[in-house]
Amino acid sequence: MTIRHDWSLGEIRDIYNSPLLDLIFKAALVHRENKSYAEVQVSSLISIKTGGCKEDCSYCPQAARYTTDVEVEPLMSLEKVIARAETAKANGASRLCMGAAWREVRDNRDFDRVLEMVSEVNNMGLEVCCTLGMLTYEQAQKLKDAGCFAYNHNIDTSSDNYNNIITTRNFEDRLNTLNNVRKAKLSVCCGGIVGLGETDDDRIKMLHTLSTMEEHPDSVPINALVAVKGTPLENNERVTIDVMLRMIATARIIMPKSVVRLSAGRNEMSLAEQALCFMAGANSIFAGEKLLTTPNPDFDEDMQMFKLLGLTPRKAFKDVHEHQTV
Ligand code: SAM
Ligand code: DTB
Ligand code: SF4
Repeated sequence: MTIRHDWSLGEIRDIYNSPLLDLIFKAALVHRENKSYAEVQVSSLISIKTGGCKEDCSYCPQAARYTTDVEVEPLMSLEKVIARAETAKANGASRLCMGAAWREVRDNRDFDRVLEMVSEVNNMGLEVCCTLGMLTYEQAQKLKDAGCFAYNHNIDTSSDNYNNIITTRNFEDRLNTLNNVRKAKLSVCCGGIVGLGETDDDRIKMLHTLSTMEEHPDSVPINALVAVKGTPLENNERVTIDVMLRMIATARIIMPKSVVRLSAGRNEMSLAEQALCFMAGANSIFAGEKLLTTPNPDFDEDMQMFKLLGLTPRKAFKDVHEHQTV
């Protein structure tokens, strides 16, 4: 399978706009070249620091400037994180993603505590992912040294649409952090959101940015906006399923080796809609009854879905040769 980094906007536009069933079929063919196509990577999310964020991301219920029902919570204790990680592991998750409502990481005691959490959870045999906002290269290295496996940092939308959604940091800031993450040899998790009010062209441009990176992100989360009361996007209409399918299928075709994650928005999707997403090449989900602050299907429901569809959860560190506990 050839991996291309030179996709043109026109090529991606043609793929994205092809008749929906042709697109799904083509993506399914690409996906089936991967011998593990029926394995789904299961990540569980914990919000280790919730709300009170000073950024203005207009989709986010954790931004301090919007009045939402999210309660501000300081950094979670190590014990609580371990307990949550144990539950996630027992329920079949292979990756634990710890999210903090920070603009960026600061070199302080809170970061030291996060490093401790990373190392404890890694020692439990789970792949650790963090999403803590902007990072310097040194901070990325510290995470790596503590046993962090992946870092999630989304570009969220196209560079053209970025300033309509967020003004407190820019697209370049995001790309810089992603470079630091890659340089520190962390697995890169980077995708975006649909349903922000963007056009199809913004979606295509976002996929173009991801698929023309020097290395494709190892995982690409495709989130459907969860419209939360009190945020500027509270009245946005839910994206229709064809948009999710086009995003997933196009990502699968242009980034054939990446894990494509059917991320936020599953709670509002039927089993049949999710099945189409797996057919279109999605091979990862967030599982557990909560994403960061919003509801998600519970583990049992997802395991029943897997059984029905003939899918299995992927084991932690599969195909990784050098995993070490620290
Ligand atoms: N504060 C850090 C940051 O922004 O990088 C990490 C956590 S942040 C909540 C992680 C990602 O979650 C965002 O980049 C965005 O893509 C996604 N997200 C946040 N709120 C969402 C929502 N309401 N619906 C869908 N995705 C959302
Ligand atoms: C990602 O792409 N989606 C996750 C994770 N990375 C951090 C977050 C989704 C958040 C949905 C809104 C919430 O629950 O607060
Ligand atoms: Fe803060 Fe992240 Fe939410 Fe933006 S997405 S407001 S940076 S927690």
